[in-house]
Amino acid sequence: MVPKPTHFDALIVGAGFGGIYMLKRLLDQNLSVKVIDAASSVGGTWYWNRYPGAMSDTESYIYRYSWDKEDLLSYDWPEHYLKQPQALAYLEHVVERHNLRPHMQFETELIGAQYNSERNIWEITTSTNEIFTCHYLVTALGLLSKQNWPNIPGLKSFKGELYHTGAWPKSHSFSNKRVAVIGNGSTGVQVMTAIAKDVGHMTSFQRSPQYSVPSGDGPVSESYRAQINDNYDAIWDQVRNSAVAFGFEESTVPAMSVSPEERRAKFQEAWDKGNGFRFMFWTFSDITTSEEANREACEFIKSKIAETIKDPEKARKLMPTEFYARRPLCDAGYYEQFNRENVDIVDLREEPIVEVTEKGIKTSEREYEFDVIVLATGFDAVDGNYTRVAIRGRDGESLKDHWSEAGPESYLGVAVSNFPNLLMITGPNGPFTNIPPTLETHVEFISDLIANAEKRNPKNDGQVVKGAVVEATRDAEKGWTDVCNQMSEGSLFHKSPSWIFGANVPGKKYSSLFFFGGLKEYRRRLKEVVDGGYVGFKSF
Ligand code: NA7
Repeated sequence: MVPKPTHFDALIVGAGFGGIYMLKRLLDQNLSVKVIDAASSVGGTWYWNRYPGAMSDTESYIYRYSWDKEDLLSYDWPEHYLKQPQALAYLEHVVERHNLRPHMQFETELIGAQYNSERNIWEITTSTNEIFTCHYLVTALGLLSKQNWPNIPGLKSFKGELYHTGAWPKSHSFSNKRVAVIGNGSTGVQVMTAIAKDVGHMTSFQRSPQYSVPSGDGPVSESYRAQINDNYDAIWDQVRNSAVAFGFEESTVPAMSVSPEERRAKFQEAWDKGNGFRFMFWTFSDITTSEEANREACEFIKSKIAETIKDPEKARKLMPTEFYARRPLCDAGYYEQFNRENVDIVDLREEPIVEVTEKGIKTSEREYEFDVIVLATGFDAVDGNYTRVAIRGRDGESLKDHWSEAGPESYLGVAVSNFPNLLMITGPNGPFTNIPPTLETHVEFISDLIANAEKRNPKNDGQVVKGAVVEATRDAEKGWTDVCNQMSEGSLFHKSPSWIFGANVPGKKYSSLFFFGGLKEYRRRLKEVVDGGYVGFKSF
């Protein structure tokens, strides 16, 4: 028997940072709202990524919501960076504090969504065999949730323990075990740094050596906390009016405009303060745009790697050769781990993996035996979260079809033409900036857009739900995609093969997945859209 659909004004998919705030905003607008999530509880990224060492690279004082002032001033953050359990506890706390859990349904995965143009509703099917209908479908899927499993022959034949960091088990024990880690992006660096001291033996299987900068973590003093509390309004104002939104002023000084001594002193200062984003954007203005400036940053970090690693062979393998232009990495003593006797590294450029066997990993040179293989191989980022489920707009067109030729396109990272009332929090071509303030920006824009649409187009509830149609025009979508493409072309990120352009997933089109203009500029453009009466959206 086909179950009777349950109708909501809005259905939100995802109970992470974005979905939680979206729920709060829409409930405050007196809409009926439901959140569904495949997980057993709230947290999104912080629910799934429970691997050892998982932590935020954004300082704790801005890795939170800005809109609950009382909570902002009182909720604890003992260290400069939140570890996964703390980030998860914070989100759980917000959900309890604002009594949001009754509106959430867990262990419920979105299977399909179809727009019904006659009634102007979305029809949703789920893993629980329920059918929901909703007027607005809001996706809060995160940027990085669809795991990227490497296509290595024999992976499934491995008889030991096999884990992807993005779906970590609730408990594990690695003591005395031989552990392989494939992947050394920000996740691999965090997990290796955390487990090296606890395992019998660890081998890093590394394809591309990376630049990593110390995070500068440590306990927060009472005076630091007091200083932050005294300045929160100004802090958020600065964050929203900066480029990367990490709580520091980006430099306006080109690297080559100062003497070599001054340059090194600035790099050293950033190194001592910690944080890869600070190192990349606070030191000089052109690290990500000028090859010459970038090379200077590379040389500085390479000198630190050489100083740290005692074994010259390990140091050689860990020495990066590309531009410093991927998502900047931060660590809590990554390179130091390679001075341990129980830690080795295999350079996959010299000896590629041939297959995974029952016992371990076979490279072109030899077979290595392991008890555990950890896949820190990342995610099919941004659009991968959307194309894995069948989301169909007008005439049954799926998002996958819509994006098949030109790559993922959107208007403002929020809306897609031909997909009315589908609103994405950090969809493709949203800003490449610190996540929490970006999510807030999107949630506020989307909820205001819905409030405006509701005011103009009252709907009939019950059997016929017509009401507002919020839909980006094709021209607006195309124009925004062009802007994102043009902006990324000037960046060295464009020349470095990473998930930011979809390069990490074999067969995925190399395309811009982000707006590289910074949060301040992004917010300015959103304001222009709103002030112009929601320019680029039909029926406004
Ligand atoms: P990343 O940054 O995409 O890193 C994945 C790593 O896995 C990277 O070192 C890859 O090497 C490596 N990889 C991927 N596939 C393979 C295969 N088939 N063989 C060997 N090595 C492979 O993912 P993370 O999870 O670290 O970080 C993603 C974001 O999540 C991060 O920016 C944070 O914001 C949170 P490659 O460099 O492609 O040669």
